[in-house]
Amino acid sequence: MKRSVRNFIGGSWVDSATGGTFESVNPADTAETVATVAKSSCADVDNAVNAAREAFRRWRLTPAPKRGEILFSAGEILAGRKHELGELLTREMGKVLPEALGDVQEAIDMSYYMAGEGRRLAGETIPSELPDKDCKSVRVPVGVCAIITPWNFPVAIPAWKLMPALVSGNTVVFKPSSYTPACAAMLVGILGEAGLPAGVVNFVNGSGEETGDYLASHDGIDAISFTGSTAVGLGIAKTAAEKGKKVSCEMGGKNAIIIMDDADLALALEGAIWGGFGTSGQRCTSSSRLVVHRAVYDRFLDMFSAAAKKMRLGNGLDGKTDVGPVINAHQMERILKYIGVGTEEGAKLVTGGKACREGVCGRGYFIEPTIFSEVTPEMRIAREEIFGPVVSVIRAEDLDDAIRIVNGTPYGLVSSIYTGDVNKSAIAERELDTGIVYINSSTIGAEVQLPFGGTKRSGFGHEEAGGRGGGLDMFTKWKVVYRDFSGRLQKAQIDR
Ligand code: UN1
Repeated sequence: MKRSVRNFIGGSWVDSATGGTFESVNPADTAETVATVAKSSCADVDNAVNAAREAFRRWRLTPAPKRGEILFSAGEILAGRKHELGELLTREMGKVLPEALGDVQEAIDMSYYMAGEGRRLAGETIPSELPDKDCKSVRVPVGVCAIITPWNFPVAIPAWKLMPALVSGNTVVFKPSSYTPACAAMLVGILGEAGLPAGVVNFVNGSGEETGDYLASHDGIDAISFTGSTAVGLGIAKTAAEKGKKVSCEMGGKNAIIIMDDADLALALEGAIWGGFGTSGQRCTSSSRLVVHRAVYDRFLDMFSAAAKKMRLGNGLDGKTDVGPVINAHQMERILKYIGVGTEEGAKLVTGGKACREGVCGRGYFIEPTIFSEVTPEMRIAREEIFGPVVSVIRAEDLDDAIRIVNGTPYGLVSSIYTGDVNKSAIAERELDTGIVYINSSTIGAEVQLPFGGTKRSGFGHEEAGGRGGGLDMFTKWKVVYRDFSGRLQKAQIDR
């Protein structure tokens, strides 16, 4: 069934000012149009920002526990509609159904978690250096926030940003990827059903170049939270700096798993397959590099290629499918180009390497799980984010060499080490220059109750999601209040 996705502004579903539309298409079967979507103009974004500005006055004064209760209700509605939303997600984005359900589950988790924050949002009370005076810090909302999200986690990533923004008392203009608007619309609808007042979340659709850029640079926006490519993220960070907006950019990755000679290789294999080919390699957390100790390199490579060869491509709604499609023709071309680059650079293509156009794959964007061995750290396929089912296997001499290789890219989102040696794991934990480190586990599977973000070109500005330093720090500012009840002028820092 084809859906119609309109914008949601000031509590009403509306067409775009020009009446223009675009379509979202099933990447596993391009004959299926998933939704016809409102194509926003600048006027639509202006309306959305104005509605958010208007709603901010009341929403910031709504008690935080009440705001949290609405998020809790949203979590309950999401849980009740998990399968419906998961199926839509597989149709619109392509990931296999169990992963789509996981995407929705992450949003449920974040709703409940941030609902609880409504009864915390704690500041501090600190003693004053002067008598009859007290001091405290209070979290206050930043204002109107732009939330710009990618297609690879069409429900979870919006929830990572929306829930902390809302519980903190901000209002929002949300622009999802133009490849996954129907999933985003369902999330917005659920927030409305949960009782979110009109204007608190506004929803505009369109491309990044048109709608996203205009929204990010809008003078009525106080903060921008973005997830997507490093190139776009750094552009947004620049706009934010020029205009004095608070910013969080979660960008690319070139994540690596280290496999030591003392690792449990069967366990490492499962982690490498899941991290490398889960979501068709389209996570910013995907394990696109395996850095393997030379003593186990050949053995592990054999195990890895044998397992990859067995993976079945297909429609994510089919329970037998291991690997779904990639998102669109442009990405498919880009990934195939990188596979060509790998071969030209002298890496050895061990398995995969081609688009699949046979049988169930005939009408979608499918690429075989692809492995390169004999990859050296300088090669482009070892340094640049491919965002597809392509894994580079690199040989390391020892732990120091492995850490140097992992840290030797411009990115720093996630790393992982498989080892049976507690000392090696401790050294890796300390030396790996990434925002997230896993020990004896793959690079994917970050949980909502901790901050999420990377070093170097992977992250700019505040981390997001939960925990200390996560989304609440992005979406609040500290207000410090000094109260003097001495009845006379007391001067701090002045000798008496
Ligand atoms: C992303 O790919 O942008 O850790 C987010 C994970 C997921 C989130 C990924 N929980 O892989």
